[in-house]
Amino acid sequence: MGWKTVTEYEDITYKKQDGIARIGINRPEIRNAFRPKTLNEMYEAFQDVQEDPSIGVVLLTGEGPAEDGVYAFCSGGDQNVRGDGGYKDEKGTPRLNVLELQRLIRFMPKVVIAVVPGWAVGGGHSLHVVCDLTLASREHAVFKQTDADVASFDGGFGSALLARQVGQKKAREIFFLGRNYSAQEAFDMGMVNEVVSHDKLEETAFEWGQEILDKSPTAIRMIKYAFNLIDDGMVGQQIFAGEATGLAYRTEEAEEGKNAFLEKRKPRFRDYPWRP
Ligand code: S0N
Repeated sequence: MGWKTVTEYEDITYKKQDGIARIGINRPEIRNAFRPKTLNEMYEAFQDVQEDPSIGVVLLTGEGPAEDGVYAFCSGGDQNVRGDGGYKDEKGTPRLNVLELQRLIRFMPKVVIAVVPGWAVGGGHSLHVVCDLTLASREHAVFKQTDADVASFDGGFGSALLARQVGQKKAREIFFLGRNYSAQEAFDMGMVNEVVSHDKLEETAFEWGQEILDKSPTAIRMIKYAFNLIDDGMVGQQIFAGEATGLAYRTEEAEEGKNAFLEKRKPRFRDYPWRP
């Protein structure tokens, strides 16, 4: 599709094209499970996206298929490196740094689309939940929450936000029973935006991205933060208010406040209307 690699990583691929970034978890032999290194690389790539004003949309996906022909978005934490305090990094320090990545996705002023070609399981399921939109392969996507099978639990966005998306009863079923759900079932319960034939999945995600890029960047970021606000408490308020401050800074009134301070005079705020 003409993607240009931005940085070569060990555990992920990171590419850009025409205003869209693409981040792919690249450990297909273990269904794209993540270890701390994977998450550090993803965090760095997402931060690069956040800082790049030419990018408005990110596709988060999983590379594959594996040698056995199976596709995966992500199967969550790599159980091979799970220690007694989280997932061990190269120095042996246990971490739960997927939560930092979730926050970056949640709070970044760009649209993140989960493009799910296969398994979305455990912490991988939570990653799709935290993305703004999800597109899923009709033939291969399977959604499954195994946290309770392996004695881990995402008590944050992975469960609470899921309940917002599919309702309390269904979210509890997903977590308590750990069943497999097809793309169509996930669509029917409201956690997938569109079910797409596998060979058109990435192309469709790219088209969705291009459609979004035609919209107002300010309107999109404000509405993303508005959707988040009610669930994000004071942090949600802080982010939304920060955006309001950024917009207010662009007014003449704000300019007058700054100039008056710098010119050591009283500001002439009486020149500005108290709008209805
Ligand atoms: C994905 C599943 C359903 C795929 O089944 P399938 O297609 O039959 O393949 P398998 O033969 O099972 O797997 C192929 C090979 O891949 C390895 N593998 C698969 N998943 C993992 C994994 N997560 N870690 C390590 N290896 C994995 C298999 O072992 C197999 O290898 P070989 O061929 O050598 O045997 C199925 O594989 C499956 O169910 N996988 C496990 C899914 C899972 O339970 N994931 C962990 C769930 N928990 C989390 O993700 C926690 C995330 C987290 O960090 C967190 C976040 C918030 C708050 C707290 C936490 C926390 O950590 O507690």
